[in-house]
Amino acid sequence: MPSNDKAVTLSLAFLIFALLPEIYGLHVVYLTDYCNTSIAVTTAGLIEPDASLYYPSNLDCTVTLSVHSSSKILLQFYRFFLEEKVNGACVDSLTVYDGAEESSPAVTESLCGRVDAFEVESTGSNVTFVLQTDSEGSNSGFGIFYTEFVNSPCSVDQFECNNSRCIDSSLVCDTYNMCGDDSDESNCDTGGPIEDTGLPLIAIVGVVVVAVCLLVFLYAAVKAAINKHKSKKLMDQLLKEMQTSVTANQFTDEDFWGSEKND
Ligand SMILES: [Ca+2]
Ligand SMILES: [Ca+2]
Repeated sequence: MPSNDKAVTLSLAFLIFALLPEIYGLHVVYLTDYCNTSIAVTTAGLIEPDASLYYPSNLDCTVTLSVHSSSKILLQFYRFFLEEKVNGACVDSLTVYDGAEESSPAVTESLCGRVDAFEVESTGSNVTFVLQTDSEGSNSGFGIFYTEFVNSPCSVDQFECNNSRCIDSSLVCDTYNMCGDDSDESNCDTGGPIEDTGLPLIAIVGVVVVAVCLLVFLYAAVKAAINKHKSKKLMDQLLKEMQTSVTANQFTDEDFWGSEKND
């Protein structure tokens, strides 16, 4: 593939990935944007390690997530893939603490490798993430939904989940299971393509992204093939013209030498 086509392909792939949070329609917190700081969030969103496809090496990143002081935080780990253990120990890891500091009680063990989906909730209004990576090797990282909630009774601007969590009413029927038991999505009548297909939005986004990437690669491959064909055709034409020219020059030389001998 020519270098300019490769650059176009990489740029498009990066653009698509950069736009994913917008497609999600959720506030996305990339931990590496907030290393060693505390950030205030509300309602709900998504936590990922970094904006790039693979998380960076040499990280020692601590981020505290805070919601309103009367609220708690539900964390739903739906995707998790850090580098696998080496000699029985994590080389890259994420640990979550139930409070504003690393000295708070851990709500998860030190996580690495592949981890199945699970959820935890805080006892207060803060959770602290500690993401550490070694000097080499990476993976696709993780996706964690966070939801600010209080226990029932709920206020008028809140939705009461079947599990008695009260979440912001704006989270009802937005296609994301922010209650944790899916009750905020169980009585929706959107009639849209998501319900029709029965696929989660992330799966649909994934299919669209893969399709676009395939089209881009196909375009680049076809363009390269056309360029190759054009080059061959041009070369054949040049060779033909050179042969014609050589033949013509032979007559001219004979004529030339002939006329010289006559002199
Ligand atoms: Ca690593
Ligand atoms: Ca929802």
